[in-house]
Amino acid sequence: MVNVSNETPSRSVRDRILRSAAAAATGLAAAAAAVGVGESVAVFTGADTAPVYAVGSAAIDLTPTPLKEYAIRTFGTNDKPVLLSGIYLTMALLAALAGMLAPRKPLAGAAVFAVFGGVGIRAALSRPGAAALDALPAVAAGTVGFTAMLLLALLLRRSVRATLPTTEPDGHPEQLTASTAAGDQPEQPARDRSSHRPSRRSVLAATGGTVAFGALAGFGGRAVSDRRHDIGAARASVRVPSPAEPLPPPPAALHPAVPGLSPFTTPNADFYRVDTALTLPRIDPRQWSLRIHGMVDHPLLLTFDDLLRLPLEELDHTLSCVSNEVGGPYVGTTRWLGASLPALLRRAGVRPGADQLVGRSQDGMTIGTPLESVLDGRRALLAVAMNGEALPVAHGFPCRTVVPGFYGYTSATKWLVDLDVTTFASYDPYWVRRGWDRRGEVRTASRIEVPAPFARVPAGDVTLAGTAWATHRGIAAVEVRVDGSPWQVAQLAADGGPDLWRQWTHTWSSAKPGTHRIEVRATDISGAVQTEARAAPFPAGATGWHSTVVTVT
Ligand SMILES: Nc1nc2c(c(=O)[nH]1)N[C@H]1C(S)=C(S)[C@@H](COP(=O)(O)O)O[C@H]1N2
Ligand SMILES: [Mo]
Repeated sequence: MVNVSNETPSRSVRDRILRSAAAAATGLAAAAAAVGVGESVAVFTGADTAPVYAVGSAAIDLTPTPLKEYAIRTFGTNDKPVLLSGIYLTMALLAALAGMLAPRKPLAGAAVFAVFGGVGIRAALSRPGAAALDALPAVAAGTVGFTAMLLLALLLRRSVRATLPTTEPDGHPEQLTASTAAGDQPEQPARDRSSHRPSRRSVLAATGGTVAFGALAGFGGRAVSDRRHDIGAARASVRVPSPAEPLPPPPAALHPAVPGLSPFTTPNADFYRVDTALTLPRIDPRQWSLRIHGMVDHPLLLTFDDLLRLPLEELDHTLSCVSNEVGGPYVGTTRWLGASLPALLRRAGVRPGADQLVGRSQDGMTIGTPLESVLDGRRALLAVAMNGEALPVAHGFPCRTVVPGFYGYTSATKWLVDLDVTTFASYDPYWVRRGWDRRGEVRTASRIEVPAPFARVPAGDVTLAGTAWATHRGIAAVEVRVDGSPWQVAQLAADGGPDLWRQWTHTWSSAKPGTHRIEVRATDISGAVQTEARAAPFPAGATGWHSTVVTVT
């Protein structure tokens, strides 16, 4: 046994912590190199094939519906950054552990990266429409991670042996077995350690260099990818044609001038976004085409220019998401411009027996709409513009479907590339496979926006205001009540038509100081009053009355 008493206990503890930290750092460095190389290779195969993104997209598709609902409810539009952060953190933790294992078991530590690569390959190949080449970023990432971990671990191991008379081959701290001492280690007094600093420094340099390499490859790769697939210019150069018969601007009477009430038309920048796309599909309109096929007599293939040459129609419409909670924000009103979807389907010649129209997006989303509704005379569009500008990339550029009366998940395919005329019996689209209602008709909803929840308002007459929608049926009445007193009929703003939400106001006269609860309910054109019964968004949309609590002072 070698006497190591010249090392004070606190010093040895500190050294061990430092060594563990250094080992963990080598794992993190190998992970950085792996992720970075994955991003670089993805420059050629597409940003969505970068391993972390591929794994994220696969996770989104595999997430059970209740968890997905929870994520949308809790994180809202931030659900994607939260998911990516979760993946990075999990990977960092495992990489650090791999790094700590590696000095003793280099192959085992490196194998963790082979597993990462494997998971990435599996995820990339599981994406809809994936080609074998899409696995390349994950293959490269796994290989680089494996190699970097192995090399850094061997370097670290050598430096530890060179630096300290204490290796811990089987976890006995500060005890050197005779064979190790005889084999690797000439006895080294502590004062000699400084002469081996270069070795420690070289581990540090190698680790830092690996991180720098990873960062450069990663951020560089992302930047090149973004530049290479930038379609901002292509989008800016789209000249949106005028509609055949322009609609007048929305009349001012649609919107009561109450501060705090949402605008009647939602600005594009504020329009809610809900989709499963971790990286936005970036489609060059010059390369885009739309196939209309299935149970039709004459399948069609349209280019973007073909589409723009068709007579274009405008549609003022309130789009909402089935995941919207009572009183929630996933609803917006916009003016779409696009080609008539029913006209194109008639041109293709729909065969008898077909009852479902399935839109497919470039990123593999599938959305099914009842065909008889598309053809029943409502204005259904292949939309190319929103509020007077080409569709924003996040909202489906260059083309999406819009069919009034349905939630987005059964009517509004963004990044549309394919329309399949089929049957409900033969095909379940993405959300239906996950248990959601196959029709997805919008339920009557109403919302109190003014006063804001938990607002403090002065006693006296208080203005209440909000919006209500029952898309494609239309709103006939809105009622409000305070503290469970009898319902009062609210004043409706002008009616823009059944496809639009309707704003309302009501004066709550002589409000008394204290805490009060305000409730709202709407009646649609058919005379059906919104049900009080609370239902969660899954599987067919939330129900229940929205209420808000205010303090009168
Ligand atoms: N390609 C694609 N289209 C999609 C989705 C999607 O995940 N992918 N989500 C749908 C859902 S659930 C809704 S509510 C609407 C939302 O459209 P928006 O993001 O433009 O508001 O898009 C629909 N179209
Ligand atoms: Mo949705």
